[in-house]
Amino acid sequence: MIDEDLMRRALFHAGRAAGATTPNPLVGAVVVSAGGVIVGQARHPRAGDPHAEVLALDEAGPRALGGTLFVTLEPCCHHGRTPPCTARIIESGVARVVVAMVDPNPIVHGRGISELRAAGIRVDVGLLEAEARRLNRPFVTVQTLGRPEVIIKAATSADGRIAARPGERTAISSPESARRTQHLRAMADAVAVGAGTVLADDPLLTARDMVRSRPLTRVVFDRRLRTPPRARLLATVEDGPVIILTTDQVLEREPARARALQDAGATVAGGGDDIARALRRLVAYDISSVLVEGGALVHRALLDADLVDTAHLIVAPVRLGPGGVLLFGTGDVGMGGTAPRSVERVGPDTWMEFDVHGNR
Ligand code: AOF
Ligand code: ZN
Repeated sequence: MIDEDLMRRALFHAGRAAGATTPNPLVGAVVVSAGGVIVGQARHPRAGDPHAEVLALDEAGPRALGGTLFVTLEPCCHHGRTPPCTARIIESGVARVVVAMVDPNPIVHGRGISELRAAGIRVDVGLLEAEARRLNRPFVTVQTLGRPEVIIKAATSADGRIAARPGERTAISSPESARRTQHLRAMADAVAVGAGTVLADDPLLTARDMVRSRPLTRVVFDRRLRTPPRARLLATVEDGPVIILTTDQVLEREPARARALQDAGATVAGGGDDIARALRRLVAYDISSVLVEGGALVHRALLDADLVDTAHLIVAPVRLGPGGVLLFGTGDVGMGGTAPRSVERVGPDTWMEFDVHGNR
């Protein structure tokens, strides 16, 4: 029970750096002395900065001797941007290490734990593992599937429509929901839409009124390179990079169009023939989580390819009638019959969050 409280504390510290560590994981650590006093606690602040274990042990100093280290991710044993944490832990003299989850990074993956055990340290693995995995869903997804975590968000009318007519922008959800969407954007590494949404809505896709530790990248899935260089998205490149993903063939066939978009400040990349490949391309741009806001075709393609990890569905108490565009092309608000993880009222809207894949 006390162990669990201390791991919860380590998870709390890890979460304090949410949104700031990509491509690195969120990691928190707590050091307890042999006498049972918390003598060090830290989070990993940002990629390239020292790891959480090292910062917590630095704070503890000699008081770590004979004590216990609680850490939300298996300590690393490799030389990356920073030296291996295992060496630092062994040197600290702690008697025991409690780890929430094994590091999915193939260069660590159990070797950190073995090294500590080989040095005579007792290592317990798996305390609050589900919470730790959930916290690091972006990192775990990149490490195990080679693509970012995919979060979709869609606002629909009570009769399952996302717009009054095709190609038309329809305001559906409330200002309260709009604010909450800003928060979702602020937590993600990137926000993405299909080119059809850029043409229909000309959205800005910025995280307004939110504090972010990194600029928000905007992504357009644009197989046919239809994004206009005058799109509002490109008028705000100083707020965050814009990446337009198209196919190699279109890049070859339409170099002038690609050039015009680049001149407008966008990064234009090929290799986006299908949505799965387009997503994988994003990892190279340090994107471990992407909030896909539409349109219906992009959402449908992601759902059909089983690429959605989390879905946010906002149902507004309005009806758009039979001429409206159906949510996901089907109007099915139920996400295939699975129960939502949470249901909340946001202003007049009902906000549902679905764990489409749960914790991997
Ligand atoms: C972190 N923070 O607190 C821990 C990590 O390039 P490096 O040296 O920062 O190494 C990054 C890897 O280290 C990361 O992919 C993960 O496997 C491991 N553990 N990383 O950023 C930390 N403990
Ligand atoms: Zn480390």
